[in-house]
Parts: sequence; structure tokens; C-alpha cells
Amino acid sequence: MSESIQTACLSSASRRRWLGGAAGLCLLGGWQSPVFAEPRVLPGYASWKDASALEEHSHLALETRRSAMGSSVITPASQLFVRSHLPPPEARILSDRDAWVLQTAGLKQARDITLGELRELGLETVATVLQSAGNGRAFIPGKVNGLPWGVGAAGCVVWSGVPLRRVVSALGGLDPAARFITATGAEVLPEGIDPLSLLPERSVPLLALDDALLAWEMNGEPLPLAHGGPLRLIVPGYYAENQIKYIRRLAFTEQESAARMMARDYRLTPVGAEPGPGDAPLWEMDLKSWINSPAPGGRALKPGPVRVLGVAFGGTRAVRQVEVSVDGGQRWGVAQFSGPDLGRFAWRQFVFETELRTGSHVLASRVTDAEGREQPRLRTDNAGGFANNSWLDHAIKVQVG
Ligand SMILES: Nc1nc2c(c(=O)[nH]1)N[C@H]1C(S)=C(S)[C@@H](COP(=O)(O)O)O[C@H]1N2
Ligand SMILES: [Mo]
Repeated sequence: MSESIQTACLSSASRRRWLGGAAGLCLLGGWQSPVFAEPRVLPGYASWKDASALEEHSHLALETRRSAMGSSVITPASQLFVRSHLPPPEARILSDRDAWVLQTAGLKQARDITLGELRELGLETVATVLQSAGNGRAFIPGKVNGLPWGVGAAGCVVWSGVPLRRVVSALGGLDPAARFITATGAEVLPEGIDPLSLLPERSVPLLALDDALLAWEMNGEPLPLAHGGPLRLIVPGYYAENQIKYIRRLAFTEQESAARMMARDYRLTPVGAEPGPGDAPLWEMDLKSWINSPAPGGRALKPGPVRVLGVAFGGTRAVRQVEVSVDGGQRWGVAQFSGPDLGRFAWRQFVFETELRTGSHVLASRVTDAEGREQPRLRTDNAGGFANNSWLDHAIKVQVG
């Protein structure tokens, strides 16, 4: 663990050098504390969140604790993880939400359009899993670059906004050359560095147009700044990195963005290789499940009946079935779903009732999606430690008696 904490500290420090006093920030940012230390005062932009539900990796990286995952499908905003590469724009961008201006390009009648105008174009609501591609990295042994997220760089959220298709048709339709949807965040970039090195910009393939939204509401409330208010691109079923917060520019482009966040980062780069635009981008999420309760490494359980709870999702596909094993994956039993089905982009909560005898047990869960794909036993290693959906890596050890 300490190794990955150090790694995260270095990369975070280099990103924040422009803020001045990188080393100092590293010390102040809670880095010396063990990963599961008591929460501190949350950073200002997230001060309204429930500190007891969150683990602070840095001021710009808050993870939902496993114990706060709950069992009622939707993750409350107060407990949802946060990840940003740069400090968010100033809070005053929320003072007049309808006046927010979105620039557009790659449309026949591309023009600036306000959030107030977007609200008139249509409304759709969708529940999605918001999950960082780095979620599960903490379970990879050895040194892996990036933050050591456990299971809590993920949540299930209801978004409301305008379908992107409606925006496209209102602005005259697509430029025929368009192949990607490229979104840019509104953060203020530091001066004196190559803007492409920090530009919060990602591209997704045009086929994402079918499901994508420009959202202004999250779980029934106006979108908070921490999660991209006043307006965020939501690409259901895609890793969270593609869901650009405080979207300032929406472009239908012939090429993928040249920003480092797209060209080098968040790709499946082979271990030891130099990342580059030839590596597969982290777009659609892989299917995945994990157990939230009982908690791994907690107090010993009483022998007898145990209720195993967890979450499962299929990325862009619905969940068909979840199985649970209490013997490290030798035998599996089918779990029940415990909450409502909010559609193929949401997660399902599952419950599995079993009996455990005195001793140590390895509990695992495994999801199968509607097309019959099964969550893999092993992860596919890659340089960034991304997309870890191995059920074995996510298995937990519990003590009984
Ligand atoms: N504008 C902008 N959008 C962004 C980011 C960012 O730094 N800037 N970070 C991305 C990353 S790395 C993740 S994991 C998700 C996190 O979403 P959340 O903070 O709402 O949980 O936002 C993505 N969208
Ligand atoms: Mo992320």
C-alpha cells in the first residue's frame, strides 16, 4: 500500500506544481495518513459532503468507503466519489445556471447555446454507473501508477438532461466528417505550460450519440459543482473519464482530441510500453461486481447465517445473474436482486444468504451480463492498472468465530 500512496503523491504533486509549493501540498493533502485513516475536513468544493463516507486520497480525489455503499441502488451525492485533475472552476459559475454558455462545433448550424435554451430542447432521465477506470487498482499487487482506488471510485446516479441527439438536430445536424464527440471542461488552465498537457478533454465515438445526455440534474437536485455543474456530458455505460464535467465546448470532430487526457491517458497500454494514441481507449465499461458487506478485514462475524450484499453491472449491457462463492470460487450459488432495476446502465444490488462456520472464508461475486459474458477470474494487466474487473482480485477474506 505505502508504495502506491507514494506513487500517487508524486504524480499528484507534478500535476499541481503550478499551484505553487507542490511538496507542501503533498504534505498537507493527507498523504502521510494510511489509506483508511479517519477522514479530515473535506476540501471547500466538497465541504457539503459526508466526510464519514469518504476517504480522501487527495484534495481532488475522494473515494466512497465500502461501508457507505448502502443497499438502496442510488448513491447519494453526499457520498459519491469525486475525481478531478484540476481544481474546479469558481463556484460562481452556478449562480445563474441558465446563462451557462456551451460552445459547439462540427454541426451544420454550430453556435453558442445556453443551458436555458438546452432545457427547451428535450428531457430524458437515465440511471448510470459512474465509475473511474482506475477503480480496483488498489487490488493489483506491486507498483502501479495512479491512485489506489479500492471499490469506491464508483456510484450509481440518476441524471436528467437533454439527449444529445436533440441538440444535434436543433443545430442543423452533424458535419458529415464527424466521427467523434469531443467534450472540453471549463477549468482554468495554469499559465506557462503546454495547454494540451492538462486540457480536460475527451473524445468518444459517434455511436455514443444514441445514449448520451447533457445533464443538469443529479439524483433530483441541480448538478453540484463537484460533479460538473452546471452542465455535464453523460455517456451511459462509459468510464467516468469520458463524462466531462462543467462542459464548456461540445465538438463533433473528425479526429480524437490531441489532449494528453485522450492521447496518452486512460488507454490500455501494455505493461512497460510508452502510452500513445494507438492503445485501446477506455470507453465502454467492462462488466463487474463486488461485495460491500460483510466488510473485508472487519471484526470477526458470529458463526451462522450471513447476508452477503454487493453491486453488479454490465457496462452497456444489462445484468442477467450474479453468483456468490464463499469458498474462494470453487462453488457458486445464485444471488437474489434486492432493489429495483433502473435499466441496463445502472447497477443491481444483490443479496446472498448463506451460513458460515468458524474459520476464515474467501467470499467472491461474479456477474453475467444479458449476452452471456461472465466477469473474468483474472484481470488483464496494463500499464495504468485500469479496468480491473477480476472477481479474484475483488474477493474478500472474512473471519468467523
Ligand atoms: N472537466 C473535467 N471532467 C472530468 C474530470 C476532470 O478533471 N475535469 N475528471 C474525470 C475523471 S478522471 C473522473 S474519474 C470523473 C469523476 O467524476 P466525479 O468527480 O463526478 O465522481 O470525472 C471525469 N470528468
Ligand atoms: Mo478518473
